[in-house]
Amino acid sequence: MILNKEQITSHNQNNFDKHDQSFDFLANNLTNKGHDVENILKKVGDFKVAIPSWALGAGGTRFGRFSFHGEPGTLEQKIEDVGLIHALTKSAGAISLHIPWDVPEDAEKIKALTKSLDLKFDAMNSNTFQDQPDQKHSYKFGSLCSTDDKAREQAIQHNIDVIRLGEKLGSKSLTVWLADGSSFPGQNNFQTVLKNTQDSLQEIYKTLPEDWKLFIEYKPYEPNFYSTVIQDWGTSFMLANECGPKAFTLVDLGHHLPNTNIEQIVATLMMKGKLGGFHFNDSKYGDDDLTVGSIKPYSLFLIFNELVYGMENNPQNPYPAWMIDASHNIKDPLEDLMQSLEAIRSSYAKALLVDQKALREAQKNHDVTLCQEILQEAYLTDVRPLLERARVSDGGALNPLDTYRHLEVRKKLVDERGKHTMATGL
Ligand code: LRH
Ligand code: MN
Ligand code: MN
Repeated sequence: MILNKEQITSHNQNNFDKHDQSFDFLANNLTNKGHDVENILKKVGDFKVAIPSWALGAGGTRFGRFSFHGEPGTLEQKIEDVGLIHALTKSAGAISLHIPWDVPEDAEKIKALTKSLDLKFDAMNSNTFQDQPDQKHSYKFGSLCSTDDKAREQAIQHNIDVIRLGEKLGSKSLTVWLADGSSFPGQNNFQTVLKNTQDSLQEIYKTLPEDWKLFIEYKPYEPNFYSTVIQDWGTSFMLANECGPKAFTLVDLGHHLPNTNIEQIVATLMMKGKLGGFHFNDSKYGDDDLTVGSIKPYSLFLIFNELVYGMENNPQNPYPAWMIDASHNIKDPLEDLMQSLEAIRSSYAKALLVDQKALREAQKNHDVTLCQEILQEAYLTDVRPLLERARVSDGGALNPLDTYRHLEVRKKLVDERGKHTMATGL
């Protein structure tokens, strides 16, 4: 199913009066406070976040999956779903593939479809955390870290194959996340598995095209529960440095132990020019992959505050690759992704409102109370009219969720694809 622009713009007409009123009120307030509203609108409108191919079906837990009817059954349908989200929100812009969950049969055809929906291919994700049916050597005891040469070589080759496929699609980066680790003390020699991982990543890095980046994702635990080889940002940072200038750390918000100060990690990595990519989600306990901003919106704002600071002050850091990495069991996945996109843009817009000059001054004067007030002033601003304006200026929906429901998109997808569909992957 493909939405045309007229369907979206005609539904917008019903809500323009309300929007204009609230936008004018906010724009006046912000202008009076010295903000450049046009500039903020441009930045918000330019902020695009990739959708992963594995988020378009209802995800699940290891205890089960429940279909959300009309799920995409093919890669083409997944791309169409991202096209729907992008047409409504104008804030997606790219799809990120997980290989081998979503291997295109015909790369050229897939590329053309993606282009027709105004989408690009973001980072390619390799998968050596599961065995595939036709695979010779098992990853049960590790992949890039494995002490079994054959398993390690196979995992290296898989990553190289993913890069080659990505080249055909026009992607420019590879994200590596490893489940490698141990579940019991004594199972692994920590130094051996770390050294093997470093050597393997260097092998992969050597095959990276000139204009590509390698993103190294970290995570403290799960599926291994005693140790994970790339457990934290420090290990990822070290490995990226060992690989070279095209290798970077990737921060996934769910990949931290409870109460970790993620915004400080962001600041450190950006200062060192090594924050390459970002996976957005939210969590209460661990890697819960919940809708962005649904649990800790203030933390997300503080993270964006550092991202904005870094983007403005750290030219040594490349523009990060943004992706949503969230999926779960009960909501319509498309509605859920639109909520995540909205939460991301909202936090970004609020962070753009932080009066950086006043904050520096207050920090210099050790006026701790004022520092907090300055951050909260931005955080408590209702930026929704700004997001609406950025979206409609781009041809999107004033209210994507409302439009999606009004146009009965899910019902049409069920009519088209059937009720009992289950997305592939995961
Ligand atoms: C691991 C992870 C990683 C995978 C994705 C499916 O928890 O965050 O990014 O590729 O989930
Ligand atoms: Mn991730
Ligand atoms: Mn994760």
